[in-house]
Amino acid sequence: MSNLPSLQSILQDSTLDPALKEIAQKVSTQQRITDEDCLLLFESGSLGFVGALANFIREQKHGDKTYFNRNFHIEPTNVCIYTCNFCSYSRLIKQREDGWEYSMDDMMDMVKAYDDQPVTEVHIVGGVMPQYNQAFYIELFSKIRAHRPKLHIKGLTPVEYYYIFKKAKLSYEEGFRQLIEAGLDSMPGGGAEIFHPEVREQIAADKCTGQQWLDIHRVWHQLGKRSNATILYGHIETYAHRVHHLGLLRELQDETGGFQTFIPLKFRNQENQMSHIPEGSTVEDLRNYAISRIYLDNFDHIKAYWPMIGRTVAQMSLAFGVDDIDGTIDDTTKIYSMAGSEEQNPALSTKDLVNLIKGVNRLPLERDTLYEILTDYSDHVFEDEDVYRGYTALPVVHS
Ligand code: V47
Ligand code: SF4
Repeated sequence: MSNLPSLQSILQDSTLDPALKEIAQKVSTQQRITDEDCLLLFESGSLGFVGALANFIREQKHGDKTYFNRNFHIEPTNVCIYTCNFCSYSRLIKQREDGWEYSMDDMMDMVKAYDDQPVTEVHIVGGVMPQYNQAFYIELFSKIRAHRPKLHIKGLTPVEYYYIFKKAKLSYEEGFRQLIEAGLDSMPGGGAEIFHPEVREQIAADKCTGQQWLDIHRVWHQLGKRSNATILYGHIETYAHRVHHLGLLRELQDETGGFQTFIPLKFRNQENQMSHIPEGSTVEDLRNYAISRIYLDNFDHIKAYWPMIGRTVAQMSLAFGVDDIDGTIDDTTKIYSMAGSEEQNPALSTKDLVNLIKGVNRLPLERDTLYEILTDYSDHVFEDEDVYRGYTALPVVHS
């Protein structure tokens, strides 16, 4: 699909650095690359080189298949007790009246607003506040489940779970059992940031540690459930910190197999305490997708969160290891782009998303949260009435 060099031509290139060529050989024979290899790719793998390797893996795993889903977000609050420096939410705790804190009824009204929409998932994520405790979420999930039994509830992250289970004096396992009983289906990937304490202590000092994030996912997976993982990259971390982060994820995935998707999140510098740090380039974004694809051989999917990087880069990412584009997210009333999303008023209908994928000769497939295929759009012809107008909220959210 692209004009990248092929893996074959890379293997025949006599001018290539032998260490890089060895990595290409590993990829061509489906061998796992080491942490040292990964660091070398970050330090000296050109965009064309890492792209060719990542695309080879992507096409081996998925061919041209490119997944998206139809979901909507609920953010219970944009006020947060924690003080992550990269987050536009934490500053609001001092001016609580400038933020929102939705009630149970507010949130159920949001769910009901989608009653006639073909969405399959609600993604619930926001700031951490004391009133949103175990009892609150048990009630919320139960009410959503009762109202719309087939809607998949993807909710909260280890940041909230650590806080609410501790307050309720529950083990991770017992806390999860209660929430699963209430209707919780899966866990999104947020809150991971950078696991290494050298960085985490500077950017997210007071929320759960990297180790706690991993432990909570481990327990979730042991209960037979699936989750996603993220990295927040492109700020003060070094390439070695990224490798460390990816290494811990690959290790846990070897142990549990519970992760579905890895989602690299590009640091955006608006409206937060890290605004002095310049944002990274598109080349770095694409290299980061590609290297993640090459290193995380035990992750099925790499997802681009298009509201953060924009649709053009999201489209390009499909040649650099990405096989999933975050879904159409319908929210016509709340468009938050506090941290400086690429899409200031992000809106992407299913038709737009399908055409974006087809525009780079990939095969658009609507999936549910667990990657069951719902609709193959390869030959679909859109009628006006078919067009589902989706809007994405929350380029930047929480934990
Ligand atoms: O953990 C916060 C990030 C994450 C900024 O699992 C920022 O399907 C960039 O995890 N610049 C939450 N990023 C979002 C998230 C997510 C999004 C879409 C899909 C899924 C999924 C998960 O947003 C936070 C944090 O890493 N974030 N502030 C910022 N200034
Ligand atoms: Fe709170 Fe999450 Fe923002 Fe940190 S990233 S301040 S935990 S909402």
